[in-house]
Amino acid sequence: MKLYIMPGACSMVPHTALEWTGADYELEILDQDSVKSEDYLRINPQGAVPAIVDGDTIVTQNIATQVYINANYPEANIFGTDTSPAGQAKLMQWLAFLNADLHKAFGPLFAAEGFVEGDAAQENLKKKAKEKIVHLLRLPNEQLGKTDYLTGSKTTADIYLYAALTWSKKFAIDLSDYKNFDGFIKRIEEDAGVTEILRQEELEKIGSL
Ligand SMILES: N[C@@H](CCC(=O)N[C@@H](CS)C(=O)NCC(=O)O)C(=O)O
Repeated sequence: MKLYIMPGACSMVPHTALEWTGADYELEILDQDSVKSEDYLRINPQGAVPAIVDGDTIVTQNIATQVYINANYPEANIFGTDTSPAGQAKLMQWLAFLNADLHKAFGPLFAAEGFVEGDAAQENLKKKAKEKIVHLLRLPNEQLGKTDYLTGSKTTADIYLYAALTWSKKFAIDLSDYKNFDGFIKRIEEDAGVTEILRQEELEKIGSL
């Protein structure tokens, strides 16, 4: 199985999942140019990571890559130890929130020029995006006041949240009202799989917000 990633991107979620499986896998590290190259567009016409190539199988879209890893390595419990219908639905609820709502809200911060023209409009859009991100992050912060991880055990949803928190720090989003994230970041950065993927992606641990 080969995983395509960009350092620090949302691809750190399936990357960590593969580390958790303990299986051998190949890693292809892309950059802003190679993610739009003709060769890679044949794998993912959207020009985005993550993607998995496994023989004739190509999987794109973050959650789908996780589903594929989970189906191949169910014993790794990347979707948590509560495999009941309710437990798996709760996990999917968090993944959908993280992928479709929270991740999406960062779009203007990474590339405001793709949304509006002009410096003033772009600055305003970035401000609005930050407000939306702060609003959305109240939900995981509340949950982490009750449990160490988003669901009953550590899952890929926690790694997706961790990725979003690293982006929040990069864009200097003020999350000082949210008291539960620093302990969560510490727990996640103690994970052996996370430690390994950060090494492979040549990223520093952030420690706190
Ligand atoms: N909906 C897609 C979003 C993937 C996505 O936005 N990937 C970003 C990195 S986090 C990317 O590859 N961006 C490259 C670009 O847009 O140039 C998914 O879930 O996989």
